[in-house]
Amino acid sequence: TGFDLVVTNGIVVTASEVLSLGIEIGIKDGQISCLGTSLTRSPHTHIIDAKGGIVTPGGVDSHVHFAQDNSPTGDNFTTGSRSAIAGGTTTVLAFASQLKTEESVLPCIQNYHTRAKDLSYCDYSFHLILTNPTPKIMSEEMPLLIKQGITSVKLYMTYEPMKLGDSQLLDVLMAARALGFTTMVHAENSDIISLITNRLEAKNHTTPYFHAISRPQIAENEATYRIISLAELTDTPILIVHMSSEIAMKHVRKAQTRMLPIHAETCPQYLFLLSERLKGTEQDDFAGAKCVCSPPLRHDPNDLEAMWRGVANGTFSTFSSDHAPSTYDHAGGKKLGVKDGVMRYRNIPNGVPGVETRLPLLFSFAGSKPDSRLGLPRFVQITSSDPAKLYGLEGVKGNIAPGYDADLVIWYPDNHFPGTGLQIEQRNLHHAVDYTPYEGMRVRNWPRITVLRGEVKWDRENGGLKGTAKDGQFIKRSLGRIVVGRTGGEARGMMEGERGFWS
Ligand code: DUC
Ligand code: ZN
Ligand code: ZN
Ligand code: ZN
Repeated sequence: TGFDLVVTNGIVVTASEVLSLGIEIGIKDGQISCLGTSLTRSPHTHIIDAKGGIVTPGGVDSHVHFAQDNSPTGDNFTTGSRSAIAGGTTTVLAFASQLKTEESVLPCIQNYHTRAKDLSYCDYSFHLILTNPTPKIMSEEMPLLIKQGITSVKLYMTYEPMKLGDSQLLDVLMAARALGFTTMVHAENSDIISLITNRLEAKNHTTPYFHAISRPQIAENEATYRIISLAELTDTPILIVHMSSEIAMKHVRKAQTRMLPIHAETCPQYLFLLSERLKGTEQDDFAGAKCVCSPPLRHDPNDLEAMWRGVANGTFSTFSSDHAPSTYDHAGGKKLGVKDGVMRYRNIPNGVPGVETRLPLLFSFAGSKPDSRLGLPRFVQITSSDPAKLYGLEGVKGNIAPGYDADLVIWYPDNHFPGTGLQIEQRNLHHAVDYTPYEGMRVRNWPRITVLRGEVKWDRENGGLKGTAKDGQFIKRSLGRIVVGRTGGEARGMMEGERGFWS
């Protein structure tokens, strides 16, 4: 008996509280068993001295792409998850992607299991990308997947090989209404993007900057409003992923004000980076390829400001990395997206790295310093607790409370890094790609120690990574919980207005 581990001398922060220095965390069998003062040590108890630093729940990154077929030179589960752990993230939700030709999604899920099993440093689960939601998949296979602990899907409204039309979107929403799984949506109007892309191509406007021109805000705006309308009609919660612009975010805010369960996500790139980054540098014309993501980086700093407000005021329920990078420099001096010496943005896989820098970037603006943008509890809520609840990990991940997995991040005390803090550098990161869009940016803090289920897996002062790729476990998820709008936890049946025709 007794604790395996006691974390002492830290300021424990949850989504609701900042506990006073002196509250200790008692851990047994990989789980938090109690919080208290002067916890009893046995001869077996290990101690972690948090040295006056802040202790938060391990990060839950609810949107990463590891080992996906469409990014062959990106991260796999091993390189992506070690990057996660080194940045304080202990659970990732990655994607398993159905090919349009696959009539069953069960082999697809098995396939992704083999890409992750015994190959991950951190805990993980999958969202299923549905590109062909047949009646058989929706009625027979989705209930099976839910039993297997996979309780969320992602739908695309754009990209030729993946996009669904409105009637297919409605089919999935009706199934979600019946079964209670969580539906994520990539909201951009596909035909708008195609029209512009074709015209740009005809004029030979193909450099990375035109990627941003080809995907204007109006494409995000229209698709966002459309999917919210379909969700309202079918009385089904949704989550709009990777939002980038104020005009689209306003639809989400308005819907939430009406108590509709419309969730949204934004990502570090939409808080920190603008489309000018697509123009390349004096040293490297092609460098803009490093910042091609979709939705694209926006032109207007007001959009960054708006995303910050959405992070602080609760419009966004999750702040995820959308880690989806590709290697930039290839053998023989070839750059990402270059064919026959010409770079075409169309050939650049969409996505930036960010699983390791996500928490430190946001943490730098959390707290009560003059330039803080959000409080520490809100930081925990949006990076860990709410994504856990949304995706069916409540009671397991995302909190520092008895019964939860002992996944913790121990930060340095404030002002540990004097002056302007510490510089983000590619050479210190643990992903497998060869750049970070945040090179040279300064952060105030970094995870000193990351604990996964009661064991230290990252110790920045003592050799860095401690874990192995066998540490991570597949975590079976329950049905997700609604965290905005009508938050009682009911999956359906309470939207406003006349909905009698559904019964
Ligand atoms: N959507 C994502 O979720 N990630 C990368 C690119 C994209 O379009
Ligand atoms: Zn021991
Ligand atoms: Zn997307
Ligand atoms: Zn993504």
